[in-house]
Amino acid sequence: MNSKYILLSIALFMNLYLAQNVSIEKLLAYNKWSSQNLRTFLNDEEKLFRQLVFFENLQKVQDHNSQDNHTYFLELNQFSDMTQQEFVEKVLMKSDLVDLHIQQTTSNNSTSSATEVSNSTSNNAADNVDWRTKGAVTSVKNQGQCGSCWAFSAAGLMESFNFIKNKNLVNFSEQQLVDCMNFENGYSSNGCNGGWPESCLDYSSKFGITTLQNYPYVGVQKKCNITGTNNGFKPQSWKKIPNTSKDLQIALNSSPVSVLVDASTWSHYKSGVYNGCDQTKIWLNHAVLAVGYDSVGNWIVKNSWGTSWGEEGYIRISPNNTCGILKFNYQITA
Ligand SMILES: *[C@@H]1O[C@H](CO)[C@@H](O)[C@H](O)[C@H]1NC(C)=O
Ligand SMILES: *[C@@H]1O[C@H](CO)[C@@H](O)[C@H](O)[C@H]1NC(C)=O
Ligand SMILES: *[C@@H]1O[C@H](CO)[C@@H](O)[C@H](O)[C@H]1NC(C)=O
Ligand SMILES: *[C@@H]1O[C@H](CO)[C@@H](O)[C@H](O)[C@H]1NC(C)=O
Ligand SMILES: *[C@@H]1O[C@H](CO)[C@@H](O)[C@H](O)[C@H]1NC(C)=O
Ligand SMILES: *[C@@H]1O[C@H](CO)[C@@H](O)[C@H](O)[C@H]1NC(C)=O
Ligand SMILES: *[C@@H]1O[C@H](CO)[C@@H](O)[C@H](O)[C@H]1NC(C)=O
Ligand SMILES: *[C@@H]1O[C@H](CO)[C@@H](O)[C@H](O)[C@H]1NC(C)=O
Ligand SMILES: CC(=O)N[C@H]1CO[C@H](CO)[C@@H](O)[C@@H]1O
Repeated sequence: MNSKYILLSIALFMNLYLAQNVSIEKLLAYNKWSSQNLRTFLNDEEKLFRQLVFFENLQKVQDHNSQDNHTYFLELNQFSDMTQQEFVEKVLMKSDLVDLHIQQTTSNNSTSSATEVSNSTSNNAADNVDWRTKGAVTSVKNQGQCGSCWAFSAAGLMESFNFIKNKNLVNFSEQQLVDCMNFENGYSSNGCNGGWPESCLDYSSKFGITTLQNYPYVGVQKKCNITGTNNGFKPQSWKKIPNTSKDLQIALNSSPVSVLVDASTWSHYKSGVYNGCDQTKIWLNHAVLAVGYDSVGNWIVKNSWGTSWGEEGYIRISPNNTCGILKFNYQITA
């Protein structure tokens, strides 16, 4: 954490602090929260700053939940002492890098875009799909303070495909992807600073992905501890899903799908159908796993922020392209 940034933020917050009417209830809420979310601080200034940020977030959560015109609720959680900007910077991927990656992938493949023909006229989508009910989805994980969402999205995709194909539900190793998809191997993923789910499929198809048990998650990038090219499950082929709702639904009838989303506003989601993204400014910055949709078309999505976030670690997202969910998605086909 950059201490200059903190000092600047404190200066900006001081006026707010003086004007703020901090009630006993808010102080009690902070004490309760901080006993559940242990933090260490650089100094007293940071401690004060974090407390002020918490009060701001508490107010936001309370205001939202007291309005009866919303389809979803918010709650305090592990992100409640982060500003919106810090959340975007520390937890999510850099959206400009994601954008560049998408542009390159799209242009590199512009001649072979026949692989991405929309199937929106096909009617082969069930009324609703939920791969959790079929036992095809592993438990919700927590990526911690590491921008490794891409590895969790890809591992989840492979776990579910492996179950559907081989009837065996096994946790795969996100840490292997974080450690081993480095420049030496020819991959452009950046460990805890972001990466690409479809590159994970390419990597795994060559080296195999081992189990979580063999290669546990530590949440920082370390030296790759894998040798050889026979380390476990190997996807054989995968495809990009065209960007219509119908195409994503059809794809979800076969298996879960790795999806990129704009999660800038997701930090305090608790439950309900989420429609809080600013649809005029979609910046893809988070990778997750779509595991189904309900009969009104809400997407059911597995996140990697632990089970105390959202609906036991899941979020339901309103239909169509909410939060950019249709824009850049992959599925394993064999
Ligand atoms: C502070 O809150 C109390 C109780 O909610 C209220 O009566 C009082 O007017 C508030 N003071 C300011 C300065 O907003
Ligand atoms: C809900 O109502 C509040 C005012 O009570 C308003 O500011 C807000 O824009 C409304 N939100 C939606 C989604 O309609
Ligand atoms: C696309 O092609 C360019 C130039 O050949 C290369 O630098 C870039 O890494 C490629 N991007 C992807 C995503 O394959
Ligand atoms: C379209 O869907 C049909 C039926 O699900 C399938 O047989 C066909 O391969 C799909 N076509 C494409 C281009 O994905
Ligand atoms: C996957 O790992 C979690 C711990 O992260 C464990 O609780 C769960 O039982 C494992 N699932 C399988 C299918 O092994
Ligand atoms: C690498 O993996 C081997 C075998 O799984 C294990 O014994 C060893 O401790 C690991 N090394 C590191 C640095 O994690
Ligand atoms: C969907 O993809 C097509 C090309 O396949 C593109 O022209 C269009 O702009 C995309 N729409 C959105 C909303 O991204
Ligand atoms: C989703 O899009 C379809 C067609 O583009 C439209 O008919 C429908 O109303 C949209 N649904 C929502 C919830 O926005
Ligand atoms: C150059 C490039 O990125 N080509 C990719 C195009 O898409 C296929 C899959 O659809 C990849 O296998 C290629 O690597």
